[in-house]
Amino acid sequence: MTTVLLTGFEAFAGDGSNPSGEAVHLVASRWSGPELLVTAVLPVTFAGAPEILRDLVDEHAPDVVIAAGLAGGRSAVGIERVAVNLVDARIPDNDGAQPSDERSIDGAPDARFASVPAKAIVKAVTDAGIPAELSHSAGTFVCNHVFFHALELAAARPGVRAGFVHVPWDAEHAPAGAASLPLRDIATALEITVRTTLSTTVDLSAVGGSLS
Ligand code: PCA
Repeated sequence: MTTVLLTGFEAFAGDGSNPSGEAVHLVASRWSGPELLVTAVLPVTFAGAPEILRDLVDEHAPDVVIAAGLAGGRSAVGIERVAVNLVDARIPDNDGAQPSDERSIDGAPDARFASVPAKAIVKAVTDAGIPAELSHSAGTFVCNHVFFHALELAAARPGVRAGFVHVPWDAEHAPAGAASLPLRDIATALEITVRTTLSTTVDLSAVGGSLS
């Protein structure tokens, strides 16, 4: 059976919640199959998150791995295209660790590209009336670290595809003045990401990119 692993993150940086974790729960609660959906909420730790991800991949042998995290301040859902093999933490993770100028994985390539159809996903989410954009940087914190690990895991397993989605704040928990989307829209965007990945093997050839 086709299996999808969808992960979000727990709260971090002193926040009370993380919309990525909440949205993943929502997607799980309304998933109708026929594919098997496995969901998990990862800790925001450089040491723990990749280990848990690897265990989940080993246990469930997913065909598709989609990880999601919060990018507070963004107003659109960001479909990430590039993971860099670099850790440079602006703030401590939930273990209190703040590594800088390190590799995510020693000996691995400097960067890897998402193997999900990023442009087709942007179009499908946008077509559903939810703001979405192609993103060329997932940062250098735990999200990028997990994204890079997911792409390394996928690269070692023939046919497995992996991607990462950065989501804005949800309207209920956004700090004053921060851009946000309703949580149900964030969940719908994640569901569309999964569905579009399952139904699309060759990405759209569309104009994309960004200057900043
Ligand atoms: N966002 C952080 C880590 C966890 C999360 O949800 C990031 O963008 O790296």
